[in-house]
Amino acid sequence: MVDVILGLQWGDEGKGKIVDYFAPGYDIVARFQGGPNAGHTLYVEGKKVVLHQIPSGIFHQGAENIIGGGVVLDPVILKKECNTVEGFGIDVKKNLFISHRTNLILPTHRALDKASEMQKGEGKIGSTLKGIGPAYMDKTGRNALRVGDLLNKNFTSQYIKLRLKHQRLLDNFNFTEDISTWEDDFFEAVETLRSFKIINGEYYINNKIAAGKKVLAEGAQAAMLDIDFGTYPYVTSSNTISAGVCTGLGIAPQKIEKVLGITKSYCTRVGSGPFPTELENEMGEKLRKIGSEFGATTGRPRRCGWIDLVALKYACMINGVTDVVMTKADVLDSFEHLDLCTSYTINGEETQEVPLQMEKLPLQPNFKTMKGWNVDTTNIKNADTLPEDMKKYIAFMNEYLGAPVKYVSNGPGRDQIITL
Ligand code: 2SA
Ligand code: MG
Repeated sequence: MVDVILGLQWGDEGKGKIVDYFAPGYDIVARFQGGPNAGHTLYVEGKKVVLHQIPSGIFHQGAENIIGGGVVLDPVILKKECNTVEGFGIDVKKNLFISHRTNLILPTHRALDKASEMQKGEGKIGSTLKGIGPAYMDKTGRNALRVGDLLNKNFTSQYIKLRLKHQRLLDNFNFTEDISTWEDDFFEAVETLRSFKIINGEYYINNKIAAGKKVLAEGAQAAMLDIDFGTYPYVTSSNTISAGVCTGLGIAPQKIEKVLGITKSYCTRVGSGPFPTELENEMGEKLRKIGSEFGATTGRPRRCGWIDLVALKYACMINGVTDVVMTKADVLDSFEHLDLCTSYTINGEETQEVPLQMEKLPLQPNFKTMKGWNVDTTNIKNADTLPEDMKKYIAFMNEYLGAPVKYVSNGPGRDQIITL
């Protein structure tokens, strides 16, 4: 069977830590969408490691790690990341398997990402500039190069053909940056990629499931960044929701058992786009400071605000969330009061539904205010000893969401997680 871990907000809910925590119970950890725009932070032997392409199960002995066909893969970033992980004594090539359907990110995709954002100016998406959008455009436009193509003799001529097409687009954007060094790195990394275990991913994973192996599907980005159901156009270019597990790995929906949805105890967003509960004041500044809210891939400061239960309930619905995991609970340890958004007022009307285009509407969030717990929770090990006011906060969430909070993470450490 397959369990899924995914983010319910705008990313950075702490998926890396949660996958790392649950991974020992699984035989396989698989990425099903996204690419190096992800930044999954783990602490291994007390050292911080940020994974972008490799699934977070790589540090667990015996676990197989699969990069599924729904992922977009930058060989240069993969190569660099392999070196980092190998520095911890891990034999990456032994436990990493890459689907032949995985789409490649080319240097020109990165250039196109940059050119497109520059052209958008003020209206830019705030992309991570990793080439994600252009790579998925080539996939749906039926032009992409896939990992399986690396094994073809004519790979280089396929590459040149696509590059020419991209060059014409770049000329239209008046993009003049020299990317020849990016290309040298790309071809060097492609050689390394050829030496990896390239698999027929859908057969591989279904055979494993049939043999009783347990799979953990690791989401990247999050529900509100989903290409179809997120805050379009301020989204990423893949299906980040649980449905993406089926298309990204080639498995049937009946195979999915648990869907663990991760939310912070508050809310953050990097990049542009609507964020109804954003706090552009010293309260938001306090959240950013205590929560160290800076992008793991780009270092950008994250926008911070109160938890948005309207968006969260929507995310639980479209993902079929069975278990909610609340992370960074300890970040709220020193607040007098806490606000939880329970509805929006749009054009004078109150609603509990996420509208089509939040950013174009005069949208006002409405809050329930609760008392903060105001104690250090970072050393708490079991549910009974959680402060009463935190229990009330969680009970209110459970009631509103209709999906239970089953785990609370109260710090970055592996042992800082409480089962409720
Ligand atoms: P893209 O690069 O085309 O996918 O960007 C489109 C939008 O998706 C957002 N996005 C993210 N949001 C949060 N975390 C992400 N990963 C990194 C991290 C981000 C970082 O884990 O911290 O380091 O800055 C991620 N990836 C994409 C992005 O901000 C755009 O709004
Ligand atoms: Mg992240």
